[in-house]
Amino acid sequence: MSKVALITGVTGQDGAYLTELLLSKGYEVHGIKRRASQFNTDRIDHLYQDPHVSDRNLILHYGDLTDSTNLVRIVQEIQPDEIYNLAAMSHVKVSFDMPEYAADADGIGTLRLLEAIRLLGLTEKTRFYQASTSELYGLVQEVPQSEKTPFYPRSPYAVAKMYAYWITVNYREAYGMFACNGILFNHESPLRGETFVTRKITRAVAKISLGLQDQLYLGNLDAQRDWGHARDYVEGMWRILQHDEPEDFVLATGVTTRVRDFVRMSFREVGVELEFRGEGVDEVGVVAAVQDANFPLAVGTTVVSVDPRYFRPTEVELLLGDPTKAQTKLGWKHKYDLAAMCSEMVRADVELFRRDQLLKREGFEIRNQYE
Ligand code: NDP
Ligand code: GDR
Repeated sequence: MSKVALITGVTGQDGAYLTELLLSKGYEVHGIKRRASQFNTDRIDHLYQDPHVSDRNLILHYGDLTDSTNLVRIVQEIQPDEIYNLAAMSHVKVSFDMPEYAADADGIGTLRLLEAIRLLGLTEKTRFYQASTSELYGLVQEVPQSEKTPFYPRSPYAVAKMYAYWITVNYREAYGMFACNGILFNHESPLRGETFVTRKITRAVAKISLGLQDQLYLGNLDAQRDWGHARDYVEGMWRILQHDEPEDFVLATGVTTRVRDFVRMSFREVGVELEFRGEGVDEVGVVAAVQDANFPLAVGTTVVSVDPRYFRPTEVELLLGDPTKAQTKLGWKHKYDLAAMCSEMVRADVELFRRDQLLKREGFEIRNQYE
């Protein structure tokens, strides 16, 4: 009998990689997707199976973390061996605009799922993974950050995730559930949402190199993040649920990099050396040298500027994780380094926007979305 897993947030970056991983391990995978006015399954379309096909091993259900009756029904129907709770309003900056929704979906949503397991009498059967986050550390208390570092959340998103973290611990202790937190540091990929900083940068670099965009506007260039690859991190999630004991684990690379340096690294992928000049809101990134004859802009052109609209009311300045526990107890270690991931992301975005370049050459209008 194959194991049955339920993934919330199946249409997101991590949901897509985790679905691939679990299918490759022979799982029957169920995913919860939200109703939207357009198809929203782009990231898993290559895995999609038509409902008319018998013996499907990927089955999607409409649902939402804000609807407890829906969650109870789905969990009852599926009787999953494992639940991966990846669904969330996951954008830190947007959570300042939608704090109540973030609390509902990211905080209480987790409670709704845990209650579904409890009310349906599945506490002994169903293992539960909660997508916790390095954002819990927030204002720097200690570096590097481990499972023992105190939390100091700095956004409505992180405060909601703090509730989710502790309610997961509480259900483990109160009801003996196999419920675990993965405290994951930032992880990226070509599937990363377009408004997170790495993907925003690699998309812009690709477009600038193809003559489709002139400028990249960013917020805090000094922020430091411990960036890994999502493909490595979903492997860690799975290992957390296969461990003998339910425990919480940090997944990180142990290396931190400034946003400014990720910008430089990305431009290097298209044969451009970038030089940063000025300070604060007046800082700019200027083309200092060009190795690729096809690059459309001259040395001395400003391609990166700071726009304060991307600053956050309270910022998390420095994240650097200590993954020793996961290495020791789970045998987990990241395989991708940042340079390899950056290269993969820029190349994927160049491929993506070549189509736009062709359309532009043929006279079609190309619209840019800068967010
Ligand atoms: P994404 O933003 O790419 O995906 C989020 C998923 O959640 C999407 O499938 C989205 O659906 C779904 N979703 C959002 N709101 C709801 C809701 N109310 N009900 C049901 N589904 C909902 O996030 P990632 O894949 O990057 O991250 C996965 C999880 O891990 C998130 O919980 C995130 O907070 C957490 N995390 C992420 C890290 C990272 O660096 N990526 C690091 C640490 C934690 P739709 O496609 O319809 O929008
Ligand atoms: P983060 O990721 O907030 O760490 O949350 P994001 O990529 O949004 O920001 C990283 C850092 O870059 C700075 N920054 C900008 N960020 C964005 N989005 N856009 C910009 O223009 C920009 N300029 C500078 C930010 O200020 C920040 O310091 C991600 C999400 O996936 C969360 O769900 C997850 O929990 C954490 O990672 C770990």
